Amino acid sequence: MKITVLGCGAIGKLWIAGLIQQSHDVQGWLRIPQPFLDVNVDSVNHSPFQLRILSNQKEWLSESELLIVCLKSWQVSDAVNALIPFLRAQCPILLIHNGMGTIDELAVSESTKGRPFLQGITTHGAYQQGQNIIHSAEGITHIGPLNASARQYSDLAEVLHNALPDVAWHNDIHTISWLKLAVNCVINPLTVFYQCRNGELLQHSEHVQAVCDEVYQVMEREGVIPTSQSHLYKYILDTIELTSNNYSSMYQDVKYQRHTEIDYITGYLIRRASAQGLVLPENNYLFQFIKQKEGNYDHIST
Ligand code: KPL
Repeated sequence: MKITVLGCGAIGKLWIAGLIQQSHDVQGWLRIPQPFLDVNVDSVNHSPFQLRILSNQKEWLSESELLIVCLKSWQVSDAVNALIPFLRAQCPILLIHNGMGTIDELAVSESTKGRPFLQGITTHGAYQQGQNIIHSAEGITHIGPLNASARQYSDLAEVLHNALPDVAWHNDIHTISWLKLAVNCVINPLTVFYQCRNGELLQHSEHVQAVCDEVYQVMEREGVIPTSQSHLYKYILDTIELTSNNYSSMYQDVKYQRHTEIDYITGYLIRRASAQGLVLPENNYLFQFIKQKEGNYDHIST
């Protein structure tokens, strides 16, 4: 397949390396255009992948049969809108990011009407070390349709699974997105609040539970109830344990004075809560807390 990967950070490069090894034709797309991109990935079993590939080729973009978007949630709608005029109408667009709400922003634009959008939620761990991407933990990527025109693309799950296993297709990706949102609403701002790794949140279980209970109320009103309130809490505790050594992405964003994804995590939750007539004191406090942290940066990194 001919594929463009928009956003060539750690996760974007994992996809590029995996897809090229399956003989797909893949180019990268960078915010600051450049004709080539070096992809150096150390896999979990330490075998290295190194290749210089083309990037930012308009003709390639217009021939692409899949656009994979691996950007931070706040970058997605502007970046995708800029590429839409060059894409074929039937080119599926897979959005892989934390948080929710980007599809609502994209749906506002006339040019996105009827375009097939898919959501991807991944648990792969990867980070940049010098020029290399270290694939630190294998995981699973859940994908599914964000609109009716994307429902016919379930075959993509197999293509993607062969490149970077595991990949699972879900007709109802909305519920999975909400579960991941719940995890991110609890873990991400609280690790900034307590200045800690994910695992240390187990020492603040009352606070974890209070934030989690508010998320559950919103999920209930939204009609997304995959589980009971106590199961959601247990699911979040299990995720804290599984990722106990991690510094959450928001912790790292604040540490390096980068724009966080709070507007698409807690911000999205609060917007849905107010549409449902709910007030969320714990989450409101954490939202303001992170906004204040961002406001205190002496500069903003990208
Ligand atoms: O998604 C994550 C993040 O850090 O953004 C979790 C699951 C909390 C893992 O750190």
